[in-house]
Amino acid sequence: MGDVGGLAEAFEALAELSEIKGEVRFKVNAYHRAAEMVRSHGNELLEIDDVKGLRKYPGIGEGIAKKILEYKETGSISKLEELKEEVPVELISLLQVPNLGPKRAKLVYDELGVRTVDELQEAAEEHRLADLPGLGPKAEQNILEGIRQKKTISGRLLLSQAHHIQQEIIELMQVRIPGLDISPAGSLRRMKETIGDIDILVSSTQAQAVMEQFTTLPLVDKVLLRGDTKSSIVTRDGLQVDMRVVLPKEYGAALQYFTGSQSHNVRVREIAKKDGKKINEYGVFRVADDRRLAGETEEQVYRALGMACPPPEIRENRGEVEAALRGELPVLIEHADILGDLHVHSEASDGTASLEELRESAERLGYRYLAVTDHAANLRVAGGLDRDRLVSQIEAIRKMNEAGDSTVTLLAGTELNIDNDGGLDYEEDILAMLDVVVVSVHGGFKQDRERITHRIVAAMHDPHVKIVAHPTGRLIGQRPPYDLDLRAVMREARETGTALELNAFPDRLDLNDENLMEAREHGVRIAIGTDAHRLEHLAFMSYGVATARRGWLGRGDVLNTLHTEQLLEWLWKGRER
Ligand code: DGT
Ligand code: CA
Ligand code: CA
Ligand code: ZN
Repeated sequence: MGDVGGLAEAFEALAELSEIKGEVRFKVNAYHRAAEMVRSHGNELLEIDDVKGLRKYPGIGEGIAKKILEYKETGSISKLEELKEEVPVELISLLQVPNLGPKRAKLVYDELGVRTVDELQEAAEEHRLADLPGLGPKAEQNILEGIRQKKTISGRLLLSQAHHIQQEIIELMQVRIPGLDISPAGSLRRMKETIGDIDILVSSTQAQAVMEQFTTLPLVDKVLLRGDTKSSIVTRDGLQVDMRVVLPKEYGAALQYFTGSQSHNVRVREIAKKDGKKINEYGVFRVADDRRLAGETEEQVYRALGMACPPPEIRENRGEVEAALRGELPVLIEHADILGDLHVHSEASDGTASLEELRESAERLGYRYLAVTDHAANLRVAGGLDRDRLVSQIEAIRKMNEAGDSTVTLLAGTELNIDNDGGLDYEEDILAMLDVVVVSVHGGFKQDRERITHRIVAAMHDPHVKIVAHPTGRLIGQRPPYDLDLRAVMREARETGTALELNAFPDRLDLNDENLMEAREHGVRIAIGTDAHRLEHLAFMSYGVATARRGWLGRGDVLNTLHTEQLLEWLWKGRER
């Protein structure tokens, strides 16, 4: 029973509820550490059947070990269920607000009688939080931002989650109706980072049969609407899926309409109107005599308006309509252009795969190189490598490459933590041995704009540092970006020849699409890395490529489209090899 994510969450909840109950600090911390451990080693832990085996892991004592076994057997932890009974449910819901924390949640609950997130927002907007002991205007502002951040994603799924469900639906429909002409539409086709609902379009003359199959799929929890050509269902994960069936001669027009975005469509309709034409989900028509000009394919629809067909990812009314009218759409990067992954963790730090496994996976993906970038020792939560272990990893990598029996070159790298003053983890002599030095911020998120910008800029001035990973630090739906002067970072990146990362991990996608458009204008190189901690994570590259496309990036903007030799040249520029 029980999965890793659920177990980690259970320990986090235990930590928070114990803190509210006023448990001693070490106990609260032990739960936090246990959650951390589960996140990094969960699958291993869930395979162990006895307390003794579990206790071999750092931070796991007898109490935690028993709870892991209990969760494994029953899918829950009785201690947590007890705490949930004792702590008021309203208080538990307040714990979901980012930047609030259990202590303050209890404080606003007790002192201000705040019971809901909306009440908390009201209190913060009326500056009633700032006067509470231990809180101030800054904390109040953070809490307010936390609430707003949460609200912008609430009810939406990450692209990766929605993408899986959509794939499953499309595949099942094609099994049920062989040869079915079916396509994603809406925000999923545009590969937006979060998805409100899934839109799917079908071209068929047998609408009834399609609706019948769709509304009886095994993943359907509820049918919201069952029409002749449109149905809406809710999946077991609580996600709404709309499916529409249109005639083949209208398929292109419907795809265009339902792909959106809405603001793109508004702009396209303006263009049509100026030209004496009308566009809707059935086709493009000449207003004067209602003559039908296009509808079967999207290309024809756009062409009828004098435009080239913009790739779905950039249909956000950010200049693509004008570019399409001029016939100057950007040539976007494609997945096949990617020749390797530049941010990957192995079992040496908090990943699970060996160097050999990583190399095999890279071969299967058709890559030419893969950078192993484990954490350094001072990032303790992540089981980082000390100097000696890093040196032996470098040696192991060199040896594997020299054997010459693989199409993939492993690059020796590291992900260094930028400390609170901009310092890095290793000595210069060891950085000089590495092919790829990636740096990133893992703490001090609340520092002010000047300080945090300075930290990153200082790190970029080190000639060994070549990539700044997840530059803004945001976690979609969980943590806003830290206060960073991204423009200053981009200028400095350009000056120092440092690449900024597009981290492809689904809840990061950092830099985001808008940041990337700006980076491109600044002439900054972008390195797409998955930050894989398990072999399956290497596949996140596709979300990275999609986001790069949304940021208008072409092949030439992206570092890991370079061939091995060119890449190595770039990585070793300005330092001795
Ligand atoms: P979402 O679901 O919030 O992630 O975002 P979308 O873009 O998928 O939005 P959705 O599902 O409401 O509608 C799908 C597309 O259909 C949308 O991108 C554009 C088109 N559409 C829907 N309603 C309207 C509308 O009232 N006017 C126009 N022009 N287009 C619409
Ligand atoms: Ca949608
Ligand atoms: Ca929809
Ligand atoms: Zn990483």
